[in-house]
Amino acid sequence: MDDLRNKYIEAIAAAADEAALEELRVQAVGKKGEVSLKMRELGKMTPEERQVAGPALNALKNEITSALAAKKAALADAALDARLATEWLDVTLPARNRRVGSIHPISQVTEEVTAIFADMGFAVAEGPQIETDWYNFDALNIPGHHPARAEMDTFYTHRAEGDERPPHVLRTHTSPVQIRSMEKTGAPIRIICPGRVYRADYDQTHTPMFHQIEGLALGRDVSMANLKWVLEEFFTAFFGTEVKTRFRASHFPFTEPSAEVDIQCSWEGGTVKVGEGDDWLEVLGSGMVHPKVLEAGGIDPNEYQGFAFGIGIDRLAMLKYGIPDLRAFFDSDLRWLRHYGFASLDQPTLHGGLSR
Ligand code: 2NL
Repeated sequence: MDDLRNKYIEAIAAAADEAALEELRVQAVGKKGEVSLKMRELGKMTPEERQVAGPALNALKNEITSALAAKKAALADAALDARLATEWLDVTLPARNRRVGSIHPISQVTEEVTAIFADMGFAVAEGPQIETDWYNFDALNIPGHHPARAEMDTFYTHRAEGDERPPHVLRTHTSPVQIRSMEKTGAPIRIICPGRVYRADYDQTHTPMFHQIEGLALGRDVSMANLKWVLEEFFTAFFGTEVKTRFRASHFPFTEPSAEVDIQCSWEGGTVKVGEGDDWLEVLGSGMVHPKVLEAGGIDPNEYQGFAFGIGIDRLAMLKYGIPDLRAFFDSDLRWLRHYGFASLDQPTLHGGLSR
């Protein structure tokens, strides 16, 4: 019995893994294991022999079973130690740089303008950038022969050979959004429509894609006086200082009467400052919505009237934040974006101040 004991205790101590341990368990104390076979022989013994051999065999079985369990635990500990040794992590290392993006000045200014007009009860409306020529031109009182169509440098989409339908256009202004809104909700209405617009023009002061915000307010007695107040309120809030405005008679096919709006500025050392000096800067077109345009939007011009205006966001951003070159807006130059961009958690609100 001592031989049996030594043989298994040594083998268990030397076992390399759990599979070897299992094999030893089967060999020693399994159903047909050596210890189990010996126990079966107890029946052939005399009672005296059995009284000695029985407890000894039981003790041996227990010893082997606990040796197996102890070795199994030791192997598991060793395996865990080995894993911990290879999978360690130095949590004191400095973290990787996180690349923080920034808000483009055009997005920033769009949010600022939206916040100011929202405060005056204007909702935001959006629409497609690819339009039918009806929404972009006809509905705005710009018929096919009208010189404004040619002047607009419109981008036309392609039609298949033999398809005689007029091609779609890239919208040249966001006015079609306002026509769609009139159709959808009728009057009264107060909306602004920010978005991308397209004209085939590229030089120092023009890019083929640029940004516009148009505004529309219709009611039973909305007047030019309301337009003037809204715009003055807007410029003062946007530039954070009292800004004088000058309304000059003008002409647009979609408004009657029409006015171009200049804001007070100074030119010193080649830079313009808004809200001081006695020069004027043209920034906006506006007027009372033409009756034909109201009709195109499904609104009865004998019941409703109101004003509309259009303003370039890109130029507004350049003016407010002293950005000299328009074309750099769309170069995606990271150094430019970091320099002129805004923190993403610093969005404009009227109560929190519109910008840094
Ligand atoms: C400009 C001229 C303007 C409008 C846009 C408009 C829209 C509808 C009806 C009537 Cl649906 N008018 N928009 C009106 C006047 C001027 O923009 O030179 N913007 C920079």
